[in-house]
Formats: sequence, C-alpha cells, structure tokens
Amino acid sequence: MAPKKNDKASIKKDIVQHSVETLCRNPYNLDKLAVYQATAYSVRDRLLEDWNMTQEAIHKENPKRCYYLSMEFLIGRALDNALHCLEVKDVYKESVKDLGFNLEDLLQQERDAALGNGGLGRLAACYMDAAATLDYPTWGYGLRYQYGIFKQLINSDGYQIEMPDYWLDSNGNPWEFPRNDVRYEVQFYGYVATKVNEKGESRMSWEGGDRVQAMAYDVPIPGFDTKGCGNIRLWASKSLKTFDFASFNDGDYDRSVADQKNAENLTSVLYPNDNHLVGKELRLKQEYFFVSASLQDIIHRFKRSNCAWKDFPDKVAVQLNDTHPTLAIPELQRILVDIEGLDWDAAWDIVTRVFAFTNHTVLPEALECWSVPMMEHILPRHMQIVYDINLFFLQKVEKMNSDRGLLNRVSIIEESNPQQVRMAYLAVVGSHTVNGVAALHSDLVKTELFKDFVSYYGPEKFINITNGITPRRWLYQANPDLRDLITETLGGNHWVTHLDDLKGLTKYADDADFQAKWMNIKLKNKVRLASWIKANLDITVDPRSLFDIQVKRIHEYKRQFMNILGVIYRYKNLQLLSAEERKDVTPRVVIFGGKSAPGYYVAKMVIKLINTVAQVVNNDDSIDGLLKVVYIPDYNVSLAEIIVPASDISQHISTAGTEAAGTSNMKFVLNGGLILGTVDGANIEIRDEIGEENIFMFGTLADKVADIRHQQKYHGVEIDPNLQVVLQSIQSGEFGGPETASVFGPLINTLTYGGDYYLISADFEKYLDAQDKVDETYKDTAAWAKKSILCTAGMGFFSSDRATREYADKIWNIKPVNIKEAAV
Ligand code: GL2
Repeated sequence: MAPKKNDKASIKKDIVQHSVETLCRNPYNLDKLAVYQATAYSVRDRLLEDWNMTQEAIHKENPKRCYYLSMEFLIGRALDNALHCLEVKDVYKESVKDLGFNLEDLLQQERDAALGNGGLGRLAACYMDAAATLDYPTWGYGLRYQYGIFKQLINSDGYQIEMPDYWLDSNGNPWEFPRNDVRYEVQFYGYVATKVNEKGESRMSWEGGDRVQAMAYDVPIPGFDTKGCGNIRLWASKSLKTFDFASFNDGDYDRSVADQKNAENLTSVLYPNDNHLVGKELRLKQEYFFVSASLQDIIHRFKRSNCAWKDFPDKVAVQLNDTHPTLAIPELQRILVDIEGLDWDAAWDIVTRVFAFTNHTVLPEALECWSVPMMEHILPRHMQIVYDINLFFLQKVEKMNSDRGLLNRVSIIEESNPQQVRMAYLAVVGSHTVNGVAALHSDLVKTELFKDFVSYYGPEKFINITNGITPRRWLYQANPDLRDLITETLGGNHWVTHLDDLKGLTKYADDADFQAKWMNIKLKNKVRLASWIKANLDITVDPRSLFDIQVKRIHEYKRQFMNILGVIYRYKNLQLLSAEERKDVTPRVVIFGGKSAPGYYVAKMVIKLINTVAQVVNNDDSIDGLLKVVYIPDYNVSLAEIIVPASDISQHISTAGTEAAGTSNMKFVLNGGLILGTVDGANIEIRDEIGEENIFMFGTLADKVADIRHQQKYHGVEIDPNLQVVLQSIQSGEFGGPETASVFGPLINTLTYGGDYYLISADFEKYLDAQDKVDETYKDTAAWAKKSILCTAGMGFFSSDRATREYADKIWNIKPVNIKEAAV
C-alpha cells in the first residue's frame, strides 16, 4: 500500500472519505463531532503505518522486550498529541479550515480516555510516550474499562456528585484497533485436582469453575521525532457463550443474555479509589483477568520466537506498576509448573528473573491485602502456590535468622482473622528489583516499608527511579507560546527529546527583554484559563492576580484542607485592612480541582468547605476583588493542559513522608510555575535541581512526623492560635450560616479529637509564613520572572525519557530497536 500523503489535498480527501465511508455522513451535513471523528480516523490511518513498521521491526530483530503491566492508563486526548508527533498539525489546521472548521474546536470534541485515577495512571501514560519516542520494544498492558473515572459535578450546595463516564459512547473510539483474532480464556473459581501426565508424573490441575474471554484492543502511542509507534493493549471481557438458546426457548429472555452481561461486567468500571484499597471481589477478578490475559499473550509471542523456557528472562521483562498486577507472579509459576511441566525451582528461577515491581505509596490504607478465603474461592490453585512461595521463602529466611518475630513480619500471609495475602510482600519476593518513585520515598521503602526484606536480600534489590513526565504533552503541546519561545531561543526543538537542553535558558534569566516575553506568555496562559473559568463557571477573575493552584485528587494527606483554612485566614485579614493598606496587597485567585473517592467522607467534606468558602468570598464586594476562590469541577488530563501553564504558584503540601513523588509538581515547574511545597516526594529533588532560592518550602520534616504524632497522642493537639481563629469562624456560621457550620463539625474534629494525624496545626504557622513570602516575592516582577525562567531551565532531569531510560538500563535490560533499518 502506498504511504499516506501529507499534503493538504490528500488530507482533505481522506477526511471527506472517512466522513462518507466510515461515518456514513453526507459531506454537506457535517457537524464538529463528525469532522473531529473523520479527522481522527485519517490521523489513525497515518499512525497505523508507523505502528505496523515498528511492530515489524521488533518482530524481525526479536530483541528482549518489556511489558508494562498497569491497571491504569490515564491517557487523555489523543488527536492533538498525534498531530504533533506526526508533525502534521499545521497542514491539518489548514485542511480543516478549507472544510469550514477550526482545528482547535475539533480537538475539544474528543473525550478523554480517563482509564486511571491520578498520578499512577498518568505516569504509566507518560512512560508509554517516552518508550515510543525512544524506540524501546515496550508494550503496555491494561484493561479497557467501559466506564473511566467518574465525571464530577459540583451541585448548588457545593457537594461532589458522581456521574458515569461512558467514554465509549455511540460515537465509537477512533483510537483503538479491536483485535477480534486475539482472544484468550480466563478461568475463575473451580477446584484443584491431581492429574497424571503422559510422562507418568503427577501434576496439580485447576479444574471446573467459570470461564470468560479476554479480547484485545490496541491503542497506538505515537513517538516524537521517530517513525516508531508504541502500543497499549487493553483487554475487554467477553462471554464465551453469546446466547443461551435453552433459556430463550423456555421464554426466560433475561437469562438467555445474562451470561454475556455478567462476563462483560468484569471490565465495565474502573475502581475510583486513589491510594486506597477497597477489597471487593470484582476488583480481585479484574486483577486476575488482566494478568492472565496479558501473560497468555506474552507467552504466545515468546513461543513464536522458538526459544526455550530457560531463555524466557532473556526475552521478557515484566514491570508491575504497583501491586495491582502481582497475581502475575503466582500465575506464571502455575503456568510453568502445572502446564509446561517445569519443576518448581526451575520455574521460580525464571519467575524471579522476569518480574520487577514499582512501589508507589507507603500509606498503610493503600497497601493491597486480599483475604485468603476470597482468594481460595476465586483462585484456588493460586492460593496454594502463594502458600508454597511463602513456605520456601520463610524456610530460607529462617536459615539466616530464626527470630519468630522476623518470620511473622516478612510472611506473605498475615495471621489475622481471616488471614490476608500481603500483595506487596508477594511482589517483593517474586521480583528481582523493587523501586520507589522519588529519592525520599525509596528511602522510606528501604528503611520502613520493606526494612526486613532489605536485611534479608541486601540493599541492592531496592532502588530509586524518580518519576518523570513527558515534555511532549506537558509543554510542547499544552503551552505552544512557551514552546515557540524556547525553540527560538535554543535554536531548534532538540530539547523536546533532550530536556537537559533547557539549561540553555539559564543565561537569559536576567535578560529584561526575555523576561518580558516570558511573563507575557504566562499572562496569556492566565487569560486563557480566566476565560475558561468565566465561560464555564461564570466567575470573573483578574489575570493580573497571582494564580495559586492546587489540583490533584482530594485526600487528607494532600492537605487541601490546610489550603482552604489558609484562604479563610487570608480573607479574615483582608476584612481588617484599611483602603490604604489594601493597596499593598497582592491580589490572589486560589484555584482548586480534583476528585474525591465516592466513599471518602472527609475528602468530600473538604470539597464542600472549599465551595462554601468560595461562595462567600467571591460575593463579598468589600474585599475589592483581592481574593477569589474557584473550584474547577471534573479535573482531568485535558483540563490540566489548560490549568498547568497558567500557574504562578502551585501547592504540593502533603504531610512530609506521605506523597511518594507527585508528578504534577514537575508539570507546573516545567511551565515556569513556582512551587509552594513541603519537604516531601519529588519536591525535594526539584529543589535540588532548580535551586532552593526558586522554591518556597516549609513544614515539618519527614523524620519528625512520627515524634509529633506520638506527642499528640499523649498530650493532645495544641491548636495553632491563628488556626483557632479560622476554625471558630467556620463554627460560628460565617460560611453558609449556622446550619452549614454544623455540617463541618466532623471535618474540624479530624484536627482536634482525631489527633491531627496529618499535622495541619503543627504546620499552619509555617504555611502562612511561606504564603507571605510568596506575596512579597511576587511584587518584584523581575525577580519573579527570573525564578520562573530558572524553574523551567532546571527541569531536564524530570523528563519521562530519563526515567524510562533508567528503567531500561537498570531493570529491564533492553535496548532501543532500530526501526528504520530493521524494517527494510
Ligand atoms: C501514587 C503516589 O501517590 C504519587 O505520589 C506518585 O507520584 C504516583 C506515581 O508514582 O503514584 N501512588 C498511588 O497509589 N497513586 C499515585 O498517584 N494513585
């Protein structure tokens, strides 16, 4: 087939052809949605050429490959990204203009692929972008949820309301290729029997139970400045029986299709919990369904290469993105021992050379444990295998150190009632390398979370790979004016794939002309966000105010509560100032966004408080517009692309030691936004890279947190006096009246009776001081501009290209494929 041509006439022809032939539309009756779709199909055709070439190149070279197993991929929109990667955005803009449409309007028609909760899922998407850009033979595997993360509405009372996100609506999804021919069976329930094979050996066999089918959908992931195109293979569950004729003939119509519905329900929804385990049976089934289908596919591909099992670890690396895919460990052991007939030790040697595990959190409530009775019921053979893995592991530990306490502590089985399988321990025991996602976090992983494992295995098994973000989406695409200024200043766009080049901006940090251009772009981005806010929320904000942004999942540990308490403090102070004093005040717009897990009561109350405060502050004319509070509903990847470039300050204020890394911090700083943050997660490394004079840091250090909690337990919480005033104003009904005040009682109690676990009171004064510093610094525009430029200049290290390379070199042991040469 002749390759697609990228001149305007060909593109227009392709778009019209898809409108008529794919969408069945009359070319004289096209709306934006139809033209978006036709455009998307035409771009997909072009991607497909690269996709095929890449897969062919990898197939020919047959190198070691890496598979990134993740229950979440928070991809966002695909069209704009693909246009940039294929370097056809300008010609497409012209082409759709000729057809009577504006490309930017068309881009807004696309629904986000929101198959993730937050940072963890977005990280997976950034790594797939980097792997494609760097030509690594890496595929992602995930689930094709029919419903992504819920849509968040804020009702007139300020509460979060959840609506289903049926992103695969009747319009279809141009960004996936259904693979009708790639299907595997996945088994659940049943029992374990002993069987004698042809060689007369007796083997365990998993029998009976239910079966569903996994069908593959491939999502192409374009690389930048390469012909390479990566892939994420998503599994959808299908019924093996399409229709039960017996029931149908008996008149039982519901039952005749029940099987199909039940099977398809399995991959229907993404669980909406971030950093929190909800131990539901359906979730466990999703996890097993996912790893079973993925491993069958990986093994199928491996077998085509005619290698022996002993070579499997030289051909295959599997990265477990958190514990969610950990069942892959007993599953591979089961396949090798029960089905392929390897002996236990040979199989275990292979397993432990294939898998590596990324830990993304130390929060106890997020660590996955599954009840043994539930596992026994759904996965009877896997439960036996987990027991055996544990037994052999504990025998080895005992040889080194027979301390009973130690054996209990490292056991994969927790002796609770009922017993639980500790998935993180299973992941550690079954992997060759375990990594944390930022320096401090990896340290805590070694010294606290897996301390006993470090003393058994030695420290080398536990490494750090600090997270990274893709500069393609998060600067090149989201901030076109800044992109162009950087490209012009650095003399080309080499920086997009070599982010360390940004260092070259350092020498312009004091240049007044450059500063003016730089700050002008920031202002333009703030105007863009202000217009969005006006159009969507009918709130007027002045783009010359300081934009202070905190957008992320709502969680107690992330302390949005502290932020809004600080806003109340600011508001009360403003009320006290004279007209003269007000002249000296830096006007602020405080912007929040983020979803709470539907069942997370305290987080939902924080959302309610923010909206209640916003209602009062925004309607109080007496403060001369010096403070505005905005809650942006339904925060998602596409909104982030508008919000991130518009920040002056963003807040990353988790209690020290709780945020494993954070990745939005990187996005903001890359776009010249300064940070107000705690000494936590990747904030620390950002400070090291950009210089401590360019970041506002405050708060209790991680190694002091436990002491303070201990103190509070015995002596109670001493509420900071400024905080006391703020809490009283809430309790007195200043926000929403006396009835609303009582609604906030339980929230306030988390600071007092609950023991202020997240140290809001302990950090409050330092937080307010840091905010004062922000206000003061902002008054000096040149000083601020310099800091902003140095922020961007220092962010080279946080490219997902660097992070992915580290995974490839230190863990996966894979090399890039030469796509052009190999494809010839
Ligand atoms: C998270 C961490 O909370 C976050 O700090 C980290 O940046 C990301 C990616 O490593 O992982 N862990 C987690 O369970 N979620 C995260 O976002 N959901």
